[in-house]
Amino acid sequence: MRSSTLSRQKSCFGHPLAPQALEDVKMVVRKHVAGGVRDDRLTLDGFLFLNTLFIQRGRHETTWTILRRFGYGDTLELSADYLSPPLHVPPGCSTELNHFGYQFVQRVFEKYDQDHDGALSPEELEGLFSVFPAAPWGPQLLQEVPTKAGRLPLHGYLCKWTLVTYLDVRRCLEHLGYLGYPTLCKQDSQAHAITVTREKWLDQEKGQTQRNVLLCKVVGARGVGKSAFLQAFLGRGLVHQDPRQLHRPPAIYAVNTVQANGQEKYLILCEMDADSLLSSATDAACDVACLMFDGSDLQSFALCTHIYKRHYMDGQTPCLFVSSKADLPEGVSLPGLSPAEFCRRHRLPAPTVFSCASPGEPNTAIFTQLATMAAFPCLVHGELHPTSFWLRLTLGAVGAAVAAVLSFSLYRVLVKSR
Ligand SMILES: Nc1nc2c(ncn2[C@@H]2O[C@H](COP(=O)(O)OP(=O)(O)OP(=O)(O)O)[C@@H](O)[C@H]2O)c(=O)[nH]1
Ligand SMILES: [Mg+2]
Repeated sequence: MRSSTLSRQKSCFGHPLAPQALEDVKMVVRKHVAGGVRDDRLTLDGFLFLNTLFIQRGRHETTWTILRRFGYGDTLELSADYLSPPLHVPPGCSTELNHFGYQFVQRVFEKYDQDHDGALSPEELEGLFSVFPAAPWGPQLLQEVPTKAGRLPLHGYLCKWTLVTYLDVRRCLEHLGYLGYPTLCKQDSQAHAITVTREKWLDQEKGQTQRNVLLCKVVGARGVGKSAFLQAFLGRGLVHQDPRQLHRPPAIYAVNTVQANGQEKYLILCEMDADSLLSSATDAACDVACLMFDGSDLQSFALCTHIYKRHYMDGQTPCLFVSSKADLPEGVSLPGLSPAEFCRRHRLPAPTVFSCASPGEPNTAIFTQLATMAAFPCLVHGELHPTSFWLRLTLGAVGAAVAAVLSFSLYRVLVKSR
């Protein structure tokens, strides 16, 4: 409409065009281009004609101003300043899409979901990707997020944005730039779509987190069932795991939403080979660690205990030992502490058994347990911590009450002494 031409003029040049000048522009376009103005709006043909006219009349700067406002540099590529706006992420903080970010990417989804069936088909996804110089997401996409009949539903699409924002916020900013976030949302930069969370140590001190996205590392020996566990998180049991995917390298991430104490959180599972965690360079940091061993072959348990002792025993990361392949006969016990005994000695929750071999959807209770441990670490670490958590809350409340009474008494003394 007229107002959108006006607002584009204002957004590009910093001041609106006078109403008469706007009418003159439209008249010129109408005269030279059939369909150049429709419903009192400039069409693409009309806009291109207008810019050709600017260039022919030597007013190149006008066209350049428009291009620069949309992020293009001298080489007619989106400039690095536009694609990578400054965003400070201090160590120990994580990055999430905020409400504006989710709203924007959802609008993009709706634009490309042309048959309005709530999922992107491969063709629709290609349409979305055509905005980028190269496909933004690789072929592992459908293994990383929940899908619907092999297509990408809105939920899975939002999970993928959540993953990229968390793992690689620079890439996320670039993607939002290609999709035109600053212009479409009338913001200085796409950093407006991102929330940088507070540092992890603050969460640990307070015993709870404001984060909406939590990271769980799934660690275990080769073949214990880590990849199958990740797929089970996306609702695919062993029989539903796509055999075509078996030939591809399996995804190392899986993202879905989970309820943690009544709050919906995004949980990212990240598969890690135990051997790599025994080499010192690998980062073991996460919000909750899932240490997986094969319940039908207890050899794999020893590796979990090494990882636990090396990376988590002296830290504050909650840990859950998971005994996989519970559908198979239990493995013969080995010398040393049994898994249950080990967990008891280390004041850890008892090992949770898991299987994804049943024909129905896998049981999701274990994922709720992991998300709850990640979001409320003080409620799971042995029996002492919940008490100390509630004790701290109670002491805090008593402290506040005492402070209130003291200030009131002081106030009365001051008033009386006047
Ligand atoms: N019976 C049974 N088999 C399972 C279960 N989970 C996984 N498996 C099988 O165990 C084998 C290894 O599973 P993966 O999920 O690839 O194990 P992984 O830990 O990811 O293996 P690597 O990535 O090679 O370290 C596969 O043949 C799975 O089919 C389960 O719950 N029950
Ligand atoms: Mg694997």
